[in-house]
Amino acid sequence: MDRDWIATARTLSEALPYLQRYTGAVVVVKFGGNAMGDEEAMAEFARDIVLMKQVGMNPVVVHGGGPMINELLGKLGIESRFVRGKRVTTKETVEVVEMVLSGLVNKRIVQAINDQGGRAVGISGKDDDMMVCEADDPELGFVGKPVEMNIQIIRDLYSAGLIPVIAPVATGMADNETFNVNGDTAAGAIAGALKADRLLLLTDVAGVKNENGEIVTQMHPDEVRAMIASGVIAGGMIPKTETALKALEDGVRAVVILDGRVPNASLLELFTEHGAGSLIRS
Ligand code: X2W
Repeated sequence: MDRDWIATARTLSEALPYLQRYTGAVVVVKFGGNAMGDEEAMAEFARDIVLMKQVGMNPVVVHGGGPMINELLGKLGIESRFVRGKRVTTKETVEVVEMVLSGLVNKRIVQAINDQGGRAVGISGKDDDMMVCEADDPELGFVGKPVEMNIQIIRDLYSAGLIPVIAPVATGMADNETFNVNGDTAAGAIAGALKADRLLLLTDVAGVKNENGEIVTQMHPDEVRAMIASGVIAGGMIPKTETALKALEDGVRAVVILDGRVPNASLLELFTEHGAGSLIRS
């Protein structure tokens, strides 16, 4: 059947109150390596980001790239090992992490956004000392925990009409130190420091599931804490929900965990009454 053009026009019209509500809003979008998919999915993500900017929002992209790091480490004959969801990072590994995240992955996203008519600029936590870290846990090596955020560079970029695309690599307190930061952790710290209106965590699952395996569409932080304590929230969802709780404490207005592989997931969340994924807010 032909596309329903009247429904398309109605969708646009119904988006008006959302567009009005989000004018000037700062939206931090975490784009995980597992959500990246193929070229077409990348182009679609980029298009959503450019649309947000076009309608007056300030999107800030923070990306991951775990699978891409695994791939290059594999080619170099270095084994990937994770402890509590974070990569054990040696001096040798951190160089590969920086090459992949600040290089390949960051520039691929920048280019995809620019191909859609946006003006993206790629940086990492090192630029202008934006994110300064200390070691998270001795067992993990060069994995960073953000301890100082200097987010003026991000404000300068979005105020100038640019779209910041940020790789989760950071500098340390000592000279010439490099830290590998979990992408969710970096996105949470950046959103918190910006006191963002929204933090969207795009991943490869539909959201947070309850004990019956159903996606919970809206949650209070207390419910999230209870679900972590009871073990209903488990595995990779633990660091994501903990990031969400921390970001809310830091002043982010709401966090959404959603499936980045669903076409136009962010637009569905921001501009329709349906929403997508799991929204967490006080
Ligand atoms: C991550 C950074 C990339 C990342 C890593 O080395 O894989 C740590 O684990 P995704 O695609 O969002 O998982 N860092 C410390 O977070 O990528």
